[in-house]
Amino acid sequence: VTCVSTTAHIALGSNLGDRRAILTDALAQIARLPATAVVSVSAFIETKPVGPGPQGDYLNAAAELLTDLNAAELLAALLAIERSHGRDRAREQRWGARRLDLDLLLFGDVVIDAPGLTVPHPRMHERAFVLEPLASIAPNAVHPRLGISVAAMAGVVVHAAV
Ligand code: A4P
Ligand code: MG
Repeated sequence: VTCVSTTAHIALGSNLGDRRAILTDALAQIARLPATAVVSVSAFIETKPVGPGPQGDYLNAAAELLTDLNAAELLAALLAIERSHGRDRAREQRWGARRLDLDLLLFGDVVIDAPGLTVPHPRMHERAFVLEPLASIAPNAVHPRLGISVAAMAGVVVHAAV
């Protein structure tokens, strides 16, 4: 049997409800997915909302997974977890407030441009609320389109130990 496990990175965000409980619960749900392990989770960080209108501050985090699912299966599972938290897409504007937002950032070195599935996430490299927590757990992960590390994207200066 060939081992096809892939290291994937995801972003979690919430700015409605009990944000810490929602993120914690979502991580527990992800850990229960078939053939998927949660390898590491960043701290939960408080961030100012990026996007239209007045909305509350977000709690954001990033996690590293190891999974035998493919990218489409993993995203479908993440969207099902979003829905289980009562996110009503019809009533929310793009970039607006939400109880739970799960984004698939990186899926190994896979590049996908399909309707409903873009990997790496098309806006990850311009968002501090994604890059800061991600850099804390996966500074050396490389963006396969841009060919640069997460640490470089985050603007983090990595000092080699001397
Ligand atoms: N989709 C395709 N590829 C992916 C992928 N790699 N990961 C599709 C996740 N979804 C992907 O997603 C719309 C559709 O994109 C999904 O159904 C899926 O099929 P969505 O989550 O409803 O879209 P969105 O979140 O409203 O828009 P967008 O552009 O994805 O926004 P983001 O990037 O999710 O940002 N400010 C702070 N401080 N912190 C935040 O977390 N989040 C957002 C939303 C805005 N401002 C924020 C934060
Ligand atoms: Mg999203």
